[in-house]
Amino acid sequence: MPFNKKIRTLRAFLFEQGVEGTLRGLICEIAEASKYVDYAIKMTELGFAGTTNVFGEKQLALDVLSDELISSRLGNCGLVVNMASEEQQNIFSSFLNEPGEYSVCFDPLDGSSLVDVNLAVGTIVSIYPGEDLVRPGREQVAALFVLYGPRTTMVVGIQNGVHEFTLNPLGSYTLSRENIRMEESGKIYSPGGDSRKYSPGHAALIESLKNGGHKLRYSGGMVPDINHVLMKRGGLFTYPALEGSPRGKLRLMFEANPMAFILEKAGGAASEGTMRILDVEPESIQDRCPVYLGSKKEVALAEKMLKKSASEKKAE
Ligand code: P6P
Repeated sequence: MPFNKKIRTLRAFLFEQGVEGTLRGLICEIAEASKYVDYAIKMTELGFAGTTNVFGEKQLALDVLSDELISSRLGNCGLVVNMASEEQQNIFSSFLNEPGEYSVCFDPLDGSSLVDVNLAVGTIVSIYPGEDLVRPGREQVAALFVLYGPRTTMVVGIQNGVHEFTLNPLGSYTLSRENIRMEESGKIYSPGGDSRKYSPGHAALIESLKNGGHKLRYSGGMVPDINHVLMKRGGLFTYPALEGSPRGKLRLMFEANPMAFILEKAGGAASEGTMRILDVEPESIQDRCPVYLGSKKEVALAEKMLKKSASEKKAE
């Protein structure tokens, strides 16, 4: 009797879910690149690379290496047209001549400075059809993040839902959670940023969550903190607009949009405070965006409190 038990590897599961061949191949290429990043995190000497990224932030050796590992893999796989990395100045094209079918924005190692204190970090990827990259997040066809923690996991958002794969000791990603769904509300929150610079509306939201019994969960890494909200099936991750930073700290194209796609596909919500993140029309690949990501009830409360505070300010 032939062995016909389904081994639910990443590639087999994507096929089962009807993800078309080139997109399936691209997600698997990203998965392969993540294995090298995972190895680099554990084996590379820490320290600064002596360079700065487009945002003027000093780059760690790991930032540069992670960026090179992912860029070279995607640039040579024949599936990609254009790419944008949070660690690089400009959008760049596939290194091959034949055109690919998709374009990718990625943050190669978000929260990389947390490696120095042995906390979890992540890779974030956003996938669009065709060659354009400066476009609303609602046009994504898939988004994913890799979480380099006690286990290395990949959470993939595709048209029909959000699924988690875990990297096994043999180097294979196999399905560990299928069709992750957010509940209407949750019990945890990540407040974001420097509380001295909160707007009155955001400060009131955080007080309301605390007084309502939500527990603070904040590592300083967007990927582990959002993964926490997702895997607990509820709650709120936020990084707000701050005094002096009206569009907050996080990047629209590299962080907010892919995470918003994943949260919405899991039945949650994603707002920049007044509107859906996925409907924000970017002006440049480097735009920043305040984020409220999580259960529908908490995101709606955030929008309500921010709106109330703004109208009170106008009335003054
Ligand atoms: P703060 C990491 O540097 C990052 O970009 C996100 O991963 C994280 O959510 C945020 O910044 C933390 O920022 O200001 O609290 O250190």
